[in-house]
Amino acid sequence: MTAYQPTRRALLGAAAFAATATDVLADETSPAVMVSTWDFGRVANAAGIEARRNGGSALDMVEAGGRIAEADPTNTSVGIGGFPDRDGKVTLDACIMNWAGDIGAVCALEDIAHPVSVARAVMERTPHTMLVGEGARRFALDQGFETAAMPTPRAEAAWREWLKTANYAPVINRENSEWRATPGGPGNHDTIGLLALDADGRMAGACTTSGLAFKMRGRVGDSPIIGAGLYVDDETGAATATGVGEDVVRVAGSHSVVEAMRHGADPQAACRAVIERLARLRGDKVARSQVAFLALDKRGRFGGFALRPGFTYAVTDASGATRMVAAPSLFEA
Ligand code: SD4
Repeated sequence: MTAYQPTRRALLGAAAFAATATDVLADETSPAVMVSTWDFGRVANAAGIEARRNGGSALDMVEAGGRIAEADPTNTSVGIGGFPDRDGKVTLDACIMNWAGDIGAVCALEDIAHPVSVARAVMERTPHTMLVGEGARRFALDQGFETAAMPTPRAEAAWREWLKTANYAPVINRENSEWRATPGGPGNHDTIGLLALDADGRMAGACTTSGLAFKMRGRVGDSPIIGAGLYVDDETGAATATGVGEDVVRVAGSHSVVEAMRHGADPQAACRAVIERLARLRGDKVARSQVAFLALDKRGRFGGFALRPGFTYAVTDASGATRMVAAPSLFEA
């Protein structure tokens, strides 16, 4: 793995949690207790570590981190700042899973600020595992979840600009390219997958997103689908996915990564095996796609692997020390 130099924006973001998380490179050998996708994972992990220090479980850690990303209005692929679908509506997807196989998910949730917390409420307060659309929204309102006006003016302006051509072509690594183009500015955004190990050695994960920008109305990707965007197996480890959800779902991505770990692969090798399988399966059809997996095992070993360069993730140890890692990729560009 190549050590990654943190961007100014990432460091600024981490400063918000300076009292609780050390912004230094972790020892290469110290076990990770939390990993999250993309540059924005740094601030999410800081929130997760704070939850852990306050006695929170792995579930509390991943929910706290997901909420940080969801609350950032400048983040245009998750939460309140998310870009809308082609009809101008922001539809949010999220899921959560704990060590005991408890799961919850929401798809195409509108006007609610924290889909990751609604997913947790589906898990904890209903006999079901997934709610979608208007039913998910009604449940969230009944449970007293906070509403938010979406799209933001920035997301609406981007949608109106997109309408001029209405050309639907997902842009790979959009999560990091805008962030780096305007460090410290409003361009950063991210779809976030988070995996954690708590002080009792239990694992949990969460994934939250607004999905691909300008998607068809009603489209759902991988992120709220247990086994695709996220999977946790407390015997073995956990995995999450980012990128073009249609390609993640085809290989039941996160579950496949966990199964590879179960059969002995280390986290990075497991992520690589599933990326290679996708490339074999789809050939030229993934020529313009980006898919990346991130995994954490029960021992605190971690790894990520992507189809293409540009995928980064944040790794945090029990002391709160965090470093960013640039994942290796199957293709060079
Ligand atoms: C989706 N996987 O809806 C999400 C998008 C994403 O980085 O992860 N972008 O397909």
